[in-house]
Amino acid sequence: MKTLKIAIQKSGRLNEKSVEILKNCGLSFENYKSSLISTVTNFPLEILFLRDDDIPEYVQDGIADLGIVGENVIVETKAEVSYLQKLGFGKCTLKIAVQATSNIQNLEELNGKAIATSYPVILENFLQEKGIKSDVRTISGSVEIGPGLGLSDAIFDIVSTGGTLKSNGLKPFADVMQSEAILIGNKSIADNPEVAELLQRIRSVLSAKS
Ligand code: PRT
Ligand code: ZN
Repeated sequence: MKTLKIAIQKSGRLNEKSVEILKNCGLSFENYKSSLISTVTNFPLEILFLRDDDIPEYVQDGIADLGIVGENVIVETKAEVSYLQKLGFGKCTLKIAVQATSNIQNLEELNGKAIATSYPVILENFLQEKGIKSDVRTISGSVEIGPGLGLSDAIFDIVSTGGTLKSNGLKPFADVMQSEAILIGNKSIADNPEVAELLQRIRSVLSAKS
C-alpha cells in the first residue's frame, strides 16, 4: 500500500485548523513545530508542513497527493488540481480598497489607476472580466500602506474583519473573490481507496460540526 502525502501550512492562519481537522479524523501524529514531515501512525499517510504558496504546485506535480490551502492561493498559482472539499475555515474576501477619503464611485474610475497587490493573477482576471485597464503593481506584502504614501491609488488584498483596512485609512470598494480553506487532490488520485476513506472521515467531522 502506497503511503499518501498531504501538504498543510507549516505556520500561519491555516496551520492550527488543518492539524485539528486531521486529528479529529482519528489520525495520530506528532506535531512538532520543527519537523517538516510527520508520519501518521494509524493510517498510511505522511504530513508535509510547507509554505502555503507552495502547496498547490506540490499537489499538481504529485509531490503531495493532497493538500489543504486557501482557494485564493490555488487560483493565484494557476495550479491544476481537483477541489475535493471546502473545509469551512480560513474564510476571507479579497477586496479592492481605496482611501477612506476617496470619492471614487464606480469601477470604471479604476482605469489608469495604480493598484498594489500580492495577488496579481486574481486581480488581473477580475479587471479583464470588467474591461478595466489599471496599472497592477505586484508587491510581496504590506500593500495597505501604499495609498497613504502615494505609491498606489488603490489596493487589492485579503480582508476578514476589515480592521487592517480601517487602521490604514482605507475603505472597501469592491468584493472580488470569497475564499476559504479547501482540501485539494492531485488530478490522478480520484479512485484511490485511502483518499476516499480520508475524504469520508473529513466529511463526517464537518457534518458533526454543522
Ligand atoms: O508563511 P506562509 O506563506 O505559509 O503564510 P502567509 O503569510 O502567506 O499566509 P497567512 O497564514 O497569513 O494566510 C493563509 C491563508 O489564510 C490566506 O491565503 C487566506 O486564504 C486565509 N486568510 C483568512 C487570510 C486572512 N483571513 C487574513 N485576514 N490571509 C491573510 N489575512 C491578512 C490580510 O492579508 C491582511 O493583511 O490579514 C489582514 C486583514 O485582516 P483583517 O481582519 O484586519 O481584515
Ligand atoms: Zn504564503
